[in-house]
Amino acid sequence: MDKFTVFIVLFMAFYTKDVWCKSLNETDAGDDNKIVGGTDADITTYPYQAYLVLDDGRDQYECGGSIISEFYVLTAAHCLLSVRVQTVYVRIGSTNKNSGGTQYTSTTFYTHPQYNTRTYDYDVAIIQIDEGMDLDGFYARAITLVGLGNDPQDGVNMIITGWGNTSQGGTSSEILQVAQVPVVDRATCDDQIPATVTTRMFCAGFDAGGVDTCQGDSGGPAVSTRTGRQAGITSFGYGCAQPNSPGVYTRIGNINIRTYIMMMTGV
Ligand code: 4AZ
Repeated sequence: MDKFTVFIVLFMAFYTKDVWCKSLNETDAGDDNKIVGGTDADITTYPYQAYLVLDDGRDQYECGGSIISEFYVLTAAHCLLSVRVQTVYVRIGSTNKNSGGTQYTSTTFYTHPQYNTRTYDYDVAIIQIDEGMDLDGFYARAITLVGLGNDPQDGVNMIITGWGNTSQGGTSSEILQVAQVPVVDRATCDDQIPATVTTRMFCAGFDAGGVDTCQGDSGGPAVSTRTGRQAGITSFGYGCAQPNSPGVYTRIGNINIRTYIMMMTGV
């Protein structure tokens, strides 16, 4: 390969946005037990966590979500719009993604009208469970969202959870994973990653990398260790857990995002 080809290959390897929720056609052999850099978690510690399977009639993809009330699950718009999703399966109340708890089926979901498929701006969506979910308060419970205007402070640790890939390009986990990552200030993050970090986003990760959300975690919650409230929705990143390449989260406290959720759900 000439130098130019090497450059292009490296560019593709490190600076390709991971835009797809994980396809269920990829095999799940040999889990190495981590989100990336996380540990096994029990659903009773994170009872707001939901597992989503998105069906476009041909293929199935997986994402995360969070319970915000008896009738609504919060997730990322790109989980629902990157393919023509027809049906959403929502499992709650289980540490394992493929069994246990309760599974609901929904064909009613809403994505933010300003969601931009190219820039990932306004990456928020709502899934409606018409019959209502059984929230027992132990295995399944709603999480409180941050208030209007909230912008997580630099350095505050966010709790990230999901069943996504446990390494970049690796396999997803059958057992819920948890980790913590500190918020990175918006200007620094904007310098570090190729995307524009808008005020509808915030970043979190370690300079050294090693801990991150990854493919399949999208749509899941980032919860502030300071307030115990959900401040972010896992949105995108450049690879997973790479040094100086924080993960990007939808900023729920943004006025436009928070007002949208309130108007659609009453939450
Ligand atoms: C994804 O594709 C994804 N490292 C989510 C988060 C990150 C990367 C990819 C952040 O679902």
